[in-house]
Amino acid sequence: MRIKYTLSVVFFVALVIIEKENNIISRVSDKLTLKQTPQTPLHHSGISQTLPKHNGSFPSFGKMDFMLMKRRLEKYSEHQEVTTKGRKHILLLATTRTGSSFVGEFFNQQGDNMFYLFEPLWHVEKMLTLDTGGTNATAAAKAYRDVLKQLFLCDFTLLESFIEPLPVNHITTALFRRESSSSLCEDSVCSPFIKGVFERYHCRTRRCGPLNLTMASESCLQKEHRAIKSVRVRQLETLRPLAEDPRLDVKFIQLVRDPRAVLASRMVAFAAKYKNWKDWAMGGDVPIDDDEVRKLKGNCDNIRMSAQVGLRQPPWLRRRYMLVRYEDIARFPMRKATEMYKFTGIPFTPQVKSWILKNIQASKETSGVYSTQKNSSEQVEKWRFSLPFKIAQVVQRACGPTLKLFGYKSVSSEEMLTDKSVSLIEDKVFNFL
Ligand SMILES: *[C@@H]1O[C@H](CO)[C@@H](O)[C@H](O)[C@H]1NC(C)=O
Ligand SMILES: *[C@@H]1O[C@H](CO)[C@@H](O)[C@H](O)[C@H]1NC(C)=O
Ligand SMILES: CC(=O)N[C@H]1CO[C@H](CO)[C@@H](O)[C@@H]1O
Ligand SMILES: CC(=O)N[C@H]1CO[C@H](CO)[C@@H](O)[C@@H]1O
Repeated sequence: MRIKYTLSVVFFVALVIIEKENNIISRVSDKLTLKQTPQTPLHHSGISQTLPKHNGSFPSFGKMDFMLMKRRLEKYSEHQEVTTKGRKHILLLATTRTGSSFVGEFFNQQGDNMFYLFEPLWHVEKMLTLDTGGTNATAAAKAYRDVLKQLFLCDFTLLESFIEPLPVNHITTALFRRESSSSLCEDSVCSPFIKGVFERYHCRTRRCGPLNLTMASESCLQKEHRAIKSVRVRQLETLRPLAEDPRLDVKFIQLVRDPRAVLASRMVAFAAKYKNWKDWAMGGDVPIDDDEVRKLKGNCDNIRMSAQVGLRQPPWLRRRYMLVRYEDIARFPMRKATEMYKFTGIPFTPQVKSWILKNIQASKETSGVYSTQKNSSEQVEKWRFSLPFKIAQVVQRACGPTLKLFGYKSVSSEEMLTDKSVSLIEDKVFNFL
């Protein structure tokens, strides 16, 4: 009798949660759809803040027809079965120039049982970018979190509201880097090619028509696991609701890299932007922009704080967080990939293995950094010969605690910076699985 009562209460609570969730999601989408006009970014609203906090829809639940209740309960337990069957939701978190596209491929290449999305938050960031060029971090964090949560559930509605131009009947020609997600170019998501329709991001493996997000969603639901890569989330803490969502089994993988190497790489990629820095390092009088240094520090702090939360392993992150250094992946790609798969709890397939082998071979030929050759260590530390010591010092001052946490040695002189016999990468083990 007692047990029966408890069970009913549990089911009731579960139903209320489901109801609430459905309400919220549909209300958010309604709100967004209403609000959405191409030139009206959402930055002033903040997604969750648009939601009414308390609403009278709960009492109506009490009147819910018994059969309906039973059906929903059945659906709920079906759903539970699915989640406990081992479905994983992998979120690869990184910043730019950390090799996240390469690491993303470890999951993109998994094949038939993985639904992989490459940088879906690109659209969200773009839409929320203010005139100043930045975003309101609070509002952006909420939007990122809500979009990621929906995407892990194969629901594209909220993401759609950020795509420009707005998809019509869930069809879009503008999904950022569609071709980088093999899941968005496979047969089941490839609608017939239409001559004359311009697609900015089109499939390379086969000719497809514009992306039908309904098809994408259906395909996603069929897959066993889901993975998303993003360089846009700033604070891991903001994603806590994902870790706590009972429908998800989220595994966060944070990819980090020596910030001095990141800057060296940026200075090559955005040479014009860093001209002042170079001039200054060469002895010029014009000091470098304080704002840029502050931004550098801010980025380092965000990365470090996320990692600190992860490494502390609070209950909500237990067995859900892994830290990986770019330098370790570059030097020991197969070992690190194996560890990452072990962490996620997904079998490491021969398919992924052979992709990695093939691609580290290929990069060996083009002297890329991901190589199995013995002096890949040298490749990884190549930046030390292109980054002026004065700039290395700036980074060390702005990012000292970050360097220390990840095991990157600071240098105290130009000689030390360019001394090949000293590696700046300390051996460090971050995760005990
Ligand atoms: C950022 O957005 C939040 C709402 O999400 C708002 O309360 C806050 O005032 C905004 N901050 C700035 C600096 O505009
Ligand atoms: C998109 O895909 C869905 C599901 O397969 C289908 O019902 C719909 O007709 C498609 N839309 C268009 C415009 O083809
Ligand atoms: C108390 C309250 O705000 N109730 C509102 C809840 O939402 C419905 C529509 O979904 C409104 O009609 C109620 O007024
Ligand atoms: C095989 C090879 O050339 N190895 C070199 C790679 O880099 C290390 C570190 O600089 C050298 O000591 C090796 O000789």
